[in-house]
Amino acid sequence: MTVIVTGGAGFIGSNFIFHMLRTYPSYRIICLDKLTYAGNLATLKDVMDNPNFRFVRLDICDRQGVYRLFEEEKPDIIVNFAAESHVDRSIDNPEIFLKTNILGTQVLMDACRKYGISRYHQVSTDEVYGDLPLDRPDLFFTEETPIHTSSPYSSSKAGADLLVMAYNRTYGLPVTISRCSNNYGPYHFPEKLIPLMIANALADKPLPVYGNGLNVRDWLYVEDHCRAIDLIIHKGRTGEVYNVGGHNEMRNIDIVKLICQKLGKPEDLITYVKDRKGHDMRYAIDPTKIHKELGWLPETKFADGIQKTIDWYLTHREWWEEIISGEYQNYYKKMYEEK
Ligand code: NAD
Ligand code: TDX
Repeated sequence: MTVIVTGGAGFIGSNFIFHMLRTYPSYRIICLDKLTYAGNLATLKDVMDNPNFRFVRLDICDRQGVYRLFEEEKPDIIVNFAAESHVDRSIDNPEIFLKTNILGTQVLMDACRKYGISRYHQVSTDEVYGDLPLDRPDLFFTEETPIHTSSPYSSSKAGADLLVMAYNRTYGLPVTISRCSNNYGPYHFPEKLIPLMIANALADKPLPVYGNGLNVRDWLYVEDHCRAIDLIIHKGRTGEVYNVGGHNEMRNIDIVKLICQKLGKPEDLITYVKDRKGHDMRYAIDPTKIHKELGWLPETKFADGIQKTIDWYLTHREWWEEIISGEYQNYYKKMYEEK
């Protein structure tokens, strides 16, 4: 089997590559990544010499380049993680989100049609369902929940999902889609909530909580997401959407307080800042379908996963300190100085 993993130099894609190389020693895994600000070759250094692994620097919107790679490698499976993934950046500048997340998906699927594959898998998000109210804890997102997006990011992911289903219906492309809740774990880029709070707390810097901090996210350890995608590409039914989440809802403020407590830092580092525009209140996934059909269940409890994650950031300081010492400084100033 030859598997192309796009966006494999990012957070979830890299964890998925490690998972696949570990689980299927006979598979050939090709990472296709543009190496945007969010992609990092240092993340892949331990697998670079693996004879079953190849890294190719490429933009998924580069049709010629993508076709050339398909011709060379004749892949069986494509797993598309490549995306602009940060909601705040999409609010600041939506255009690249539409290009990469929608048009890039189209190029990949056109290549799949041209060269033939056994599966195209689109890694999507629970954010395509919009948000749920805080006073209705009985409500969850199922695969039948209507698409109802809030941000340019989630709209671009929803646009891609619709196109994926259209390629299935119109051209018979064998596709699957997974819609997962918030991931956390090693190699999470430090612009996102958990790694940002760990890095700031360690530097005794203010911990910027948006709005009142009561927004709820449903957190899943990244390895559990990787196992879900592995199951879907091997056993999932084509033309189907699978929701992935572990019923682990937490308020942002409680996560930040927990990080303070684990790192022995005072809660008075917490600073309430201006809210995100259009900020979704609550995400909560109903994972019944993937559990019943594919037997998937999360394995890592949040208490263990957050401890492992904090330990990883403590023992891999060079990885994230390198990131936050560069261009990230300008990003941080721009995004947080008016908040
Ligand atoms: P990330 O931002 O950490 O990584 C994205 C990767 O894609 C980077 O390596 C980047 O270089 C690459 N990339 C971006 N544009 C590209 C392009 N045009 N061509 C080729 N490569 C490109 O993102 P992540 O958090 O790992 O998310 C991966 C996928 O999972 C995304 O599709 C995202 O929408 C989805 N997702 C993320 C979460 C989460 O909690 N992080 C949850 C659900 C779904
Ligand atoms: O500094 C911050 N302060 C803060 O209060 C940041 C960066 C975030 N937040 C809040 C906003 C959200 O309510 O924390 C919550 C989580 O924020 P993010 O880490 O930016 O994630 P979110 O917006 O929930 O989106 C994530 O999950 C779904 C991923 O980035 C998406 O790619 C994925 O689709």
